[in-house]
Amino acid sequence: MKTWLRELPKVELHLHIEGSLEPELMFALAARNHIELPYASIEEVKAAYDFSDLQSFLDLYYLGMRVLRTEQDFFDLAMAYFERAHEEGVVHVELSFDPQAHLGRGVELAIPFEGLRRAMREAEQRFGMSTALIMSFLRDRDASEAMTVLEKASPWYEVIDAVGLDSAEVGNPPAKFAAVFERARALGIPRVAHAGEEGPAAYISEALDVLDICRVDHGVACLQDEALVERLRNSQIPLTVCPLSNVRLKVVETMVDHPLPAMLEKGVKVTLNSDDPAYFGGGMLDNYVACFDAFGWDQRVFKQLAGNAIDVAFMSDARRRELV
Ligand code: ES4
Ligand code: ZN
Repeated sequence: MKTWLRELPKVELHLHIEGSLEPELMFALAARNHIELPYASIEEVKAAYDFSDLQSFLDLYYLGMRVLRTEQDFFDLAMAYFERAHEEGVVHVELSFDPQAHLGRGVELAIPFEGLRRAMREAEQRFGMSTALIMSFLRDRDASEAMTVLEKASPWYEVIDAVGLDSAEVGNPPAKFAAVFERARALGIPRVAHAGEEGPAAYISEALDVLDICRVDHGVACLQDEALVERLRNSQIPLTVCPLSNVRLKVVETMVDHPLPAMLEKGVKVTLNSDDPAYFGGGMLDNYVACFDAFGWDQRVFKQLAGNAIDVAFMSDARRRELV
C-alpha cells in the first residue's frame, strides 16, 4: 500500500514553506549567514520539537526561519522541499509564506517573492510539477500591518494565487481581517484562511461569511456545529486537513482519534496536506500513510481525497485535465 500511495499523484494545498526547513538546512544557512542558533546539534533541534500546542510550535517556527536572509536561501529552501515532494509522488504544490515574519527582520518582500518564484519555475521545468503561491498574513499582528503588506506586494499581484491567514488563532478571529480580505477581493485575488484548528467552529463560519474564502485551512473543529457541517457539505467548500500536524500540536490526541473519518462520512470535501513537514514528522506521503495505518482506508478513499485536491487547486484547467 505504501508503494501505491507513493505513486498516487498527490496535490499539496496546505504547506508553509518556512515549515519545510529541515534542521540540516537550518544549520547550513545559519553558518552561511553567520547567525547564531540556540541549538548545539541537529539532535538538539529535533528534541526541541516536542510541542504542547500551536503557540509552542510557532515560537520555534519563527526562531528557525531567522536563518532565511537572501533570495538564494528561499530558493534553496523551496528547492529542497520540491525535490522531496517529487520523490513522494506530489505533482502540484501550493506553498504559502509569511512575509511579515521576514519584514520584521529586515528581509524585504522581494527576497522571498523572487527566491520562491525562481524555485517554482525550476521545479516546473525539472520535475514537471505545477505550483502556486499563497501570501499569508499573521493574524496575531495588527490588521493594518497586513493591509500595508498587501499594498506593498503590488509588483507581484500577478504571481499571487491567493492570500491566506495563519499563526495564533484563538483571540484573533477572522473578522479582524475583514478590510484586508475585502481589498484582496477587490483586487481579484482568491482568499483562504486557517480556521477551526485550535479555534472554535464559529471561526470557520465567520471566515466564510466575512472573508469570503474559497477554502478552509484545517477546519477540523467543524464537527462541533451540525449546521456548519451541513453548510460545508452543501457548498462543497474544501478543507485542507493536516492530520500529522493536528497530532503533533495536540489538536487531537492520536491519529485514531482524528475526525477525518467522521468528516468524510458527513460528506465534507476534505484533502490531506502536510502543513509544516520539517516540524511535524513527515510530508505528504507520511500523512497519507498515517491515515492508512489509523483508518485502513482502501484505494478508493485515497483516490477521492487526492481527487478533491485536484478539483480545488489553483491550477489551469489544462493542468487539471492532465491530472484527473
Ligand atoms: C501554522 Cl500549523 C499552523 N497553524 C497556524 N499557523 C501556522 N503557521 C505555520 N504553521
Ligand atoms: Zn497551516
